[in-house]
Amino acid sequence: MPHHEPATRVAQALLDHDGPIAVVAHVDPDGDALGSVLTLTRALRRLGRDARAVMPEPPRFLRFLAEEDELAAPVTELAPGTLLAVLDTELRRAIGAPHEAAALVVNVDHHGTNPGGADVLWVDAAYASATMMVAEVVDALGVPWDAHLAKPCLAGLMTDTGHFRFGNTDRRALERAGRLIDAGVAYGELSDRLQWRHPAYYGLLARVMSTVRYRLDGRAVLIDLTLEMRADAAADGDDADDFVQQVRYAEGTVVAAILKERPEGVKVSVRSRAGASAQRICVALGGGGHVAAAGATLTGLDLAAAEERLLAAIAAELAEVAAG
Ligand SMILES: [Mn+2]
Repeated sequence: MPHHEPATRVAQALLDHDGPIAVVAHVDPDGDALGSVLTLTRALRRLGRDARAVMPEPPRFLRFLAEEDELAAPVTELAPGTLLAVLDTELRRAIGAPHEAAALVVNVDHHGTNPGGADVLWVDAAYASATMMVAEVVDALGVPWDAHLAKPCLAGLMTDTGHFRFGNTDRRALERAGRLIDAGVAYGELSDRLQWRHPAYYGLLARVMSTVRYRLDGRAVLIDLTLEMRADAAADGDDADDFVQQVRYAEGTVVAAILKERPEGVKVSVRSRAGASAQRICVALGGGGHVAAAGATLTGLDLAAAEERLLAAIAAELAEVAAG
């Protein structure tokens, strides 16, 4: 396949580097974060490079993607001469290793809100997943694909497109998926496995769904995940994005959001359609993300105060859209 110029530039920076390489992604790792980190780390290790995947523990439904001991715990210091590869996020939100201590920082991301700052930067919001960008880097590195390499890569593409249902699913995403399947990934098995949830998850889902409410004349749908619900459910390690996924298709709504109570405040995950931008809503709240899916953390607020802030931001966005 033809290499996009930026992928070649990233691959060259990795090939030119002699020393250790640490590969990291964002806080609260998702399928794309884990998939990107595993794919690039495995490809670099195939080339004999001293590469390590550094990541906090991913949600339990994704853990099958990593080998035993394949993920190293986050570190506060880096060995001298370490190249840090930051994937699927901007430097500020990266977790695993301090980018200030790296000899060189490479950043590959598909979030349009990425402000840059890396030595070698490739940001392109037109990609459905960061793993698609990493796949182009792997091609540029010249590492041949096999199932072990392709599986986490396809998993990231599947999770970031909602198994090819979201509006970011395009021909390029489907073609990349086809090539990854050609590399030996059993699609049906992977799809099935990615959707396994802890038995306690379904009870938690019922409690979260009992909070569903419509605001702003039915244009917004909100749900809560409280600390108490979390404490009661053994399913805590599962993916809370699943919940907002359940309500985002409520007819007549333009914005769906979950308010997740955390010890430090409230994390909101927002989804949008019909010209409304979850990204603008979340940027207004100090967060970031994609146009159709974004998030923000409202530090120091309780659920009621966070809801008020969120609804004000949604109302402002809806007014903006209405004004055309
Ligand atoms: Mn992503």
